[in-house]
Amino acid sequence: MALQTATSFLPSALSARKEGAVKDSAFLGVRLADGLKLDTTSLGLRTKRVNTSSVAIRAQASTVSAPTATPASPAGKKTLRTGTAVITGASSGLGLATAKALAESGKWHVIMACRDYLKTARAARAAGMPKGSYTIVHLDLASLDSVRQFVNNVRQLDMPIDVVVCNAAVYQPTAKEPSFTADGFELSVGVNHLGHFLLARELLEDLKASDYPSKRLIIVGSITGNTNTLAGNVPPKANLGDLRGLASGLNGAGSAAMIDGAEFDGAKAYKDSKVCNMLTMQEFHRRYHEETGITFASLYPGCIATTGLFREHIPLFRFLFPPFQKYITKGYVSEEEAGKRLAQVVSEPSLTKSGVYWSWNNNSASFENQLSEEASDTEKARKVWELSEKLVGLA
Ligand code: NDP
Ligand code: PMR
Repeated sequence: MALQTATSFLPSALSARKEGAVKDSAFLGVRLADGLKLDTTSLGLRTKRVNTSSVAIRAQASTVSAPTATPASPAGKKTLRTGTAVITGASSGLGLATAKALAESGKWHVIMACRDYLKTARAARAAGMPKGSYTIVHLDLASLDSVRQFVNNVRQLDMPIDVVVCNAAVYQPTAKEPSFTADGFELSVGVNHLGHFLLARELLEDLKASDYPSKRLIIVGSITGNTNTLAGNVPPKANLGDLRGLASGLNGAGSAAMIDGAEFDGAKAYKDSKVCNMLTMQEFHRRYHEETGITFASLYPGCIATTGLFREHIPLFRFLFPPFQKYITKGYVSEEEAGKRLAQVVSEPSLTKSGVYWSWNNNSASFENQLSEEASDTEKARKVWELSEKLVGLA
């Protein structure tokens, strides 16, 4: 769905990079004069007619063709060019905190892939993200068309894509009935797994084409999808079963809105989707790491009990959950700390190992964590991959 936005927001929507040569590109170089209506649906952004009399608004995007390393410094030291990281769901919570951490490092330009443009623009500004350090591009993971459109749109920005972070998610613990994506998939698995699956598959080509020294595809996982932990044993537990629901389209027909074909349970659907995220990361690693050198990784950033993820939970839960995690389980982390953790997985030279599920100990030191039996089942990973390919139209 194209996003309606006023032209006054265009400059930051299509903000220029801090570094690298900046030039106007075909559509992006269009100057808007009085009352001119520019249909920018190709970027998922549609401007409204404006009545300004003298403002010429320049929609810019940069073309960056900087090499991997510029052998510029007199000391002979090579400087890494600014990397570009796509982050889905960067309008709040972990995604926003990660975008901010990367943008503030001065080493990254962030493509904030979000369904709500205005919310994202406000959030980026409120977070104090430096102007020119980010570009907002519309992405609704609940629509495969939107995912394809997003891929076209980021390609038009003519920026390299060096890192992709699949972070967005929905959690519907109180839903009595399933809801569905535009393509008819149960929403939690549709957004958290299938939308990201198509996105990651499409952007793999762009990652391959990048000349950045450490290219990464990161899919955010969670402890609650891992039944080898206490948190993962809180009912309802993740369980993909024999994948019969996924095989039959996850569309509610024959009551198969759940991957295992069982009756709908919103909390379980979320946890199942996280298992798919972690299996998908490992399947990517097996299929593509050696050939491409891309690092595939997942992580559990800690319990960020204050984020919007719990927006659909009952008020009592939202009130008690943060102190419970802070003082009882001690699993709580702030959004800022979690953002720094994910930013490490994006850019730390020490975290280049592929096929890893990262976690952090109480001293905030990263370590390779163990996935549950189901979340590391290679046969299941292959089947989830193949069924997902069919559902998103790749096979
Ligand atoms: P938030 O709700 O704060 O962030 C979720 C993001 O996903 C939002 O930006 C939201 O956009 C976006 N989103 C939701 N639906 C769609 C859609 N259809 N298309 C595009 N974007 C969408 O939650 P968190 O920051 O907590 O969650 C981020 C990730 O962290 C998730 O993958 C979650 O599973 C994981 N995680 C979270 C933990 C926690 O304790 N919070 C623990 C472990 C993992 P909008 O702003 O428009 O709603
Ligand atoms: Mg959990 C060390 C114990 C621990 C940790 C790290 C978490 C993380 N949780 C733990 C324990 C418990 N939780 C226990 C003992 C209970 C029973 C009282 C419990 C309950 C609970 C609920 C009802 N926890 C929850 C919920 C949710 O609705 C959250 C959820 O499952 O979202 C999918 C949740 C979470 N607990 C966590 C984390 C990280 C979450 C939420 C986020 C996520 O996995 O993405």
